[in-house]
Amino acid sequence: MRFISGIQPTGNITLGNYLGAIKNFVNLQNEGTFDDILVFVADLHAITVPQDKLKLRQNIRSLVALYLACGLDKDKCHIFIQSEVRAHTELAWILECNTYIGELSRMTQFKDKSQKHQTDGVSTGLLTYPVLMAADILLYDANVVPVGKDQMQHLEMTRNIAERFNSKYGETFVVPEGRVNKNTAKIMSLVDPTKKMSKSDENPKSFITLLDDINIAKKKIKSAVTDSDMLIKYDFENKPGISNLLSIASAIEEKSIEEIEKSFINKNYAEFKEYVANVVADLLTKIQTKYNEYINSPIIDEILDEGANYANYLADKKINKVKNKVGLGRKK
Ligand code: AQP
Repeated sequence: MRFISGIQPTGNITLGNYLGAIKNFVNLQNEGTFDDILVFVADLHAITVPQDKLKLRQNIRSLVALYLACGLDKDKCHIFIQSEVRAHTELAWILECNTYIGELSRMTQFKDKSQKHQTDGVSTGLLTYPVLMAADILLYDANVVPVGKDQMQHLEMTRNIAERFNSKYGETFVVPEGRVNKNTAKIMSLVDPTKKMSKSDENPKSFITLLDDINIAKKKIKSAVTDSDMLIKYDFENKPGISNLLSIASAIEEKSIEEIEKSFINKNYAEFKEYVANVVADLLTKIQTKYNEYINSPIIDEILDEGANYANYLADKKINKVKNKVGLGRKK
């Protein structure tokens, strides 16, 4: 059994990325069900919107150090950079020729991001992003893809593309299953808890990054938008802010929401926020201590070299098979 997943190095990694994705990768890695695990840095996805070249380079390295600091183990998984495996873009092109503009333009993320980037121009890559994501997954015959709920629509599209290709050209791809961690599926913005927490949000108070200064992170939790009644209870419809803080604490502490609610009966929001702020601060402190050990260590390049070799080996075999199926080039 193989799983694959990746994160875009589009900024500092948030608590949303950690709880919705990385923590899930680490749990799956440690549960021992998978005998092959691939985790990558999705740098090709990052350039669908404008990026500063130097920052992008830093973010790529920083994301690898964060993967390790959060608990990914180089002896249990292969970590690589997407752009170091050429077959991703090659397969994406072939799949694009088997995907329709109508289905791509219906994607929620495309609609949101194209609105956001009206002034600097909407790239074609923003539209075709889900096809590159399909290539990322289908190249490796991954059985499972751990994602946050926000990415499930793209995962569904990957499944459709795989099924369509298999029925047109014969059995080629494994149709993957998306795996969402239900407790932590979607962490919301601290400023507008009806919107998801995103690392590229213009307002830094809306997100906590794993590398935030601890005191600043605590302040962000303490000033998170909540509501005016004084009940600490999960009710996403009517109390999205409090519900979001409950989800965050429950996910980090691995405690049920009910258990946390019980311990805050007759307590006020300030006490509750203090608790959540401390839970977050403890997590960040642990991650940052490890991050500082990795970020300047040569081990990062060793891990990435090994990861790229392994990923290229698997991806080359697959892309050759795909080209044969489609009738491209000379038969090998
Ligand atoms: N708020 C969130 N709650 C839970 N999971 C989340 N993920 C992202 N935000 C949340 C999960 O993180 C993984 C990596 O995401 P990505 O960087 O590849 O793309 P994204 O979903 O677009 O993440 P961001 O933070 O919102 O990035 P930007 O701002 O650049 O678009 C995915 O598994 C995602 O589900």
